Amino acid sequence: MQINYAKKEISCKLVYYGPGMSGKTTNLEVIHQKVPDENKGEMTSIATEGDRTLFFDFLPLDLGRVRGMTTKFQLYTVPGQIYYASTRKLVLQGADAVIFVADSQAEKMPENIESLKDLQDNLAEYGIKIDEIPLVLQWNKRDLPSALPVEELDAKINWMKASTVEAIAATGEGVLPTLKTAASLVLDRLNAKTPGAPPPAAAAAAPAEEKKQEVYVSRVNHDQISRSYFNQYCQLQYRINAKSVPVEDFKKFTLEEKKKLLESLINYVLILQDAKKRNIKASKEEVDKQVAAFVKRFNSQEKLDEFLQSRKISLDNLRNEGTKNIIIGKLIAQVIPDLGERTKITEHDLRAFHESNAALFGGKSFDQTKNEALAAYKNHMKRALLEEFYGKLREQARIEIFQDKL
Ligand SMILES: Nc1nc2c(ncn2[C@@H]2O[C@H](COP(=O)(O)OP(=O)(O)OP(=O)(O)O)[C@@H](O)[C@H]2O)c(=O)[nH]1
Ligand SMILES: [Mg+2]
Repeated sequence: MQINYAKKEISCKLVYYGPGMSGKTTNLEVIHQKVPDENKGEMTSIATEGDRTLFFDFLPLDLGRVRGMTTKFQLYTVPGQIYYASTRKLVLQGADAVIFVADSQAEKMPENIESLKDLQDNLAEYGIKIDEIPLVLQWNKRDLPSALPVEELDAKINWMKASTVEAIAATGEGVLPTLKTAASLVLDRLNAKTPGAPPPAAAAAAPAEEKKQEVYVSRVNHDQISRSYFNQYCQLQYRINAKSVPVEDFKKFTLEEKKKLLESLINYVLILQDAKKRNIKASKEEVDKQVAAFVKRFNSQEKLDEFLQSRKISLDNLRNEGTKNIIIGKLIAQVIPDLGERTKITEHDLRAFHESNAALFGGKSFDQTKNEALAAYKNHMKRALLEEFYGKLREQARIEIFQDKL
């Protein structure tokens, strides 16, 4: 759960878990249909095959104000099929509550139990006990003839005595009550943790980090960069770019490294400010496409999961990176209209580039490494153009760096 007292915003993550075909995606679809437009974002399904979820579904919801705080819920479903074990674990990370969608049919009991056991194991890996996390069991598919009586389901599956809700997700029945139950479990817990209103009353109960006064490391025009945001940025960049895996949990940066990273963050803030002025945005579809392209680069689900996990990169990180790339790409195309011309590469230039960067190509001949050289050269030119653009933005910007706060 993320609490931003400055923005008065709480963001919670709910994960729909359960065996394959139990109705998790259907739950999200129903919520998406029933919730008024102003309270929901777009529903995203990343990588699906037929109606089977291969990666995850995602739906952001705005559930209004609770005790003066805007509450946002991020809904995720996991892929139920057995072989996506590592994706399930990844999606589960940071969940504030779990909705376990069980298939009520008698013949599905072994699958329900196996999936619940899988949930228990995955939670344990994050140091959470299944009877400690807010959990709702949804008895779904009540309409089917072989559905077991709820008492029997309760006896067979609900040994942790979680709240239960009956549902026929296919017709929408029970879907919102399930969501409401989960949401109120999360909010109850939140209230228990932070009695009274948020600061100053809640300050005593809030974790030490949130109590601290915000410290700023830089100001870029009208935007301030807080130290906590900057630290997060540093860690994320490190995890994304790290050459060796597995990545250590926390990297301590030297002042020099921090200064360099702050420069790159300032560039990014300048880009965003400029993009905003030009009304350049990344649409949900574009971000989906970016993420999907990224997913495709890995030959298998397992490999992708391995990569993300070893770098401790979350799905939200992935989407944010995608958004950033799209915006930068659009901006560059707009501000450098002759981009194509300027990045045209002649054979002569390429040979010269290959020669002066021989070490990059392991001493191999031009013909042997022509494709690699071309890719490297293109990258090099793009970076140079970006630097040029950053330079222009910086000339017009007001930038302050508070080095003693780094
Ligand atoms: N009869 C009946 N069918 C349902 C119900 N809920 C969902 N279904 C159907 O069950 C099938 C699977 O539903 P999904 O929501 O895609 O299942 P899922 O849990 O997301 O499955 P995975 O993505 O493979 O993990 C679909 O054909 C749904 O229409 C229900 O309450 N009753
Ligand atoms: Mg699904």
